Amino acid sequence: MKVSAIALAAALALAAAPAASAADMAEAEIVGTDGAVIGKATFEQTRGGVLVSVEAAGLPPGGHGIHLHAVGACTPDFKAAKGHINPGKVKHGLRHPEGPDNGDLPNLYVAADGSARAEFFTTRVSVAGADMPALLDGDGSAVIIHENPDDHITQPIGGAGGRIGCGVIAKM
Ligand SMILES: [Cu+2]
Repeated sequence: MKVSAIALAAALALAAAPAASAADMAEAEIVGTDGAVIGKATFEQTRGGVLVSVEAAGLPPGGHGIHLHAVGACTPDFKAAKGHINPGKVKHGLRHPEGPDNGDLPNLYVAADGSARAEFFTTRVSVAGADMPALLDGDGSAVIIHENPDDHITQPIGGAGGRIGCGVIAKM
């Protein structure tokens, strides 16, 4: 655990090196169920959607559902983040014919050493508001990492199970 924490600190220091740019950027410090920081996500508005970068350590190896949840809260427990961002109440799942919802993302894959690094791109949200629901809306939003992979079709969350990571998305 100590080793992963040090590796994570080094990774975060590297990630912080390029100067953060303009208006529509957001970030989330991701904590585990014990409240310790396990990673970080950034959200960059681009012309076509939001580029999401995730770095984490100390997670169980393998695939994990990772989603954008409707409320910017991780306390008293991760259920405070509520369900997915999904104002249209469509079905969950990138594979679902009546989906996907606005919070859906591909899975996060964690290496054998517990670390993960990934980029995702979503056209179904915006950072601060445009045609798509804003991450930085009145009640905020959260990024949630689940214990199991998301099969992208089973309701309500693709069989992704419990919530093992949570980060409140905040303006950068
Ligand atoms: Cu979720």
